[in-house]
Amino acid sequence: RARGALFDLDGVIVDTAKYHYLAWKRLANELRFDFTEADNERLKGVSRMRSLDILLELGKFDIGEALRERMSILKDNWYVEYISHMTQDEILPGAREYIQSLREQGVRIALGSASRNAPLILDKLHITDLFDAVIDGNSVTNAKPDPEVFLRGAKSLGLQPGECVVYEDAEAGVEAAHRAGMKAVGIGTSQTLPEADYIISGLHELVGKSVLQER
Ligand code: B16
Ligand code: MG
Repeated sequence: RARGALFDLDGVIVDTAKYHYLAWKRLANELRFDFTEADNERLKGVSRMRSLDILLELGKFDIGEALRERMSILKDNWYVEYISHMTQDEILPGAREYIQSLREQGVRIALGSASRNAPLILDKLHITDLFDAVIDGNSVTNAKPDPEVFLRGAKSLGLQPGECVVYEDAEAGVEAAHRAGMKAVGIGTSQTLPEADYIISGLHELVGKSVLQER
């Protein structure tokens, strides 16, 4: 029986991808090239600096380290401005209810996100209290698909990796879960997440079910 549940943030609990998109698009437009929603798909679950590299590659920009740093700060400032207007209504359907029900069954809960803005987002959504541990981009050195974020999550919960289940919307996150020795529930489709152990379209599908049934 799973004793711990580790949740990715963007794409699982909230759709922050749309704000990342607005901020990256703004940066691209400042640099005089376009950045589409389809391009944005490539940035989901990817770290901030890696996202910038993908963007600059699309725009055929080759820039030095100092400028790269400044661009990532510019994008982050815009992004933080967008998400600072977020409200509780933006929690994805079923997310709060499902996590709450797991808590009531005694399952320990951790966040495992690549975002350095995760604490701010949890605060805006008023769900910080749902988590026994928060592991995010501030505490992790190796980005997904490296298993570090989930291994740290299990450790913070005082559990073995094999006792934990991961909820992820990105392929790199599913791979990270497997490399950590955990099962992965994929939020998406069998086309987008072929490696996931179980596929759902969103956490609303699991409300009323136990984590047991997913294994
Ligand atoms: P930040 P997740 C990820 O969140 C996003 O999916 C990804 O698009 C973003 O680049 C990354 O966080 C870093 O975010 O710039 O706020 O530190 O899916 O791991 O919760
Ligand atoms: Mg995600």
